[in-house]
Order: sequence, then C-alpha cells, then structure tokens
Amino acid sequence: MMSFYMRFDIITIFPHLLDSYTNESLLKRAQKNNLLSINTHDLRAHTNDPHNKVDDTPYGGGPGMVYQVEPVVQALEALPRDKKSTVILTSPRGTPFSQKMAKQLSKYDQLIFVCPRYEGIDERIKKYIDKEISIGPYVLNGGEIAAMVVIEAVSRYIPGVLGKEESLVEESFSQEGVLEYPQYTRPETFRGSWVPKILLSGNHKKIAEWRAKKSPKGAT
Ligand code: 6GU
Repeated sequence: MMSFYMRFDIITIFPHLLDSYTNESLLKRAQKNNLLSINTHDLRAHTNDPHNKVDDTPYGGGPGMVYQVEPVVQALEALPRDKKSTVILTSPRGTPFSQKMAKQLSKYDQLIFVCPRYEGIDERIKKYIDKEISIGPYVLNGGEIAAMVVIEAVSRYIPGVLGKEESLVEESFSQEGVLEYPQYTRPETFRGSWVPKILLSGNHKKIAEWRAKKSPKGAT
C-alpha cells in the first residue's frame, strides 16, 4: 500500500539553521521511513545580483531593509510542485497558528514556506503566496523557527510519524492537543512531595474519576 507522503520546503537565507533540529528524533525517523521530507533552499541561489543580494532599502524611505520580490518568486518557481501544495509566508502579521490549522495543513501533499528576515518583504509577493501565518504575538528575527513550529505540529498528523508509544500518549490528549490532567512517574516521593495515593491504588475507575476532576474542563 502506498502511504501518505508529505513534502516540506523552506526558502531562507539560512538553509542550515534548522538542520540539527530536523535530523533528530521523530522528524529524523519520519524522513528515514519516507513519510515526509524537509528541504531547505538557499534564497541567495536565486538572485540575479552579482553579490547575491536579496534585500534593499524601502521605497519612500524609513528604517531597515525589505526583501525583494524577484529572488523569492524565482526560488518558488524553481521548486517541484506536488498536486496539492500551498505557499505560506511566515510573518508576525499573519493569521495566528493553531492546532486546528495544523490539522488542516496536514491534508496537503506539500507545504512551501517563505521565511523573510529583516523588516519584511515587498508587498508584491502577495500574488505568489496562499497563506500568511504567525506563531504568536511577538516578533522574531526571521520566520525559520516559525516554519519549524508549523512543520512539527503538522507532521504529528501524518500517519506513521508518531510511533506506538507517542500515539498512546496522544489518546489522553484533548481535541485541542493539550494534556488535561496532571501526570506523575517514579519516584513515589521526591523531597517530601508525594504522588497522589489514588494513582498507586490500581483502582482504574477511581483513577479515571480523579483525572476527570483534575482536568480543566472537568472531563477527559
Ligand atoms: Cl511567522 N515570523 C516572524 N518574523 N516573527 C513572528 C512570527 C513569524 N510569528 C510570530 N512572530
């Protein structure tokens, strides 16, 4: 049986920034098992400028630099495109990222991220992007970490990415993906602080009731 395969592409001036992260743990295993691929592309390889410049001063004046539209569009055009793909601009002005969005994005075959640095990007890029996403109400130096956040949250929905152990944990998560009740593991006592006795009782009905009571919404 042909399994679902998802392709992630990141256009950035720091193509190696995320290498060590994507080559460890679950994302490493998922790539080895051909469930997904994470491909970074150096924006500077797509300039027509002899110095590989990707930004310039803003028209109308003002501080900082602005990403030029041409290298980004050329980088986008150089990418192989899967049937169901979408282009995402990472930006603090974007739509706030959420668990629900992660699930929706996992239905695509390919997510392409454009990750600007500096002050922003020439507005004419809008014609070439489908979505603008922010990961929270704060400003980052660039969109690379934001793209990584989105990729990791989305990859959890790709069948086979989570192994048996992680899937089991997943079942005790609420729909929004947040663990609801407090957890404990060995030792039973740590510096005078005890694990609630009910969890050691072996009474599964009582344990379930306790967990329901301890969950913010009152039920698991
Ligand atoms: Cl996606 N990019 C940048 N530069 N800053 C952010 C962000 C993205 N999301 C929150 N802050």
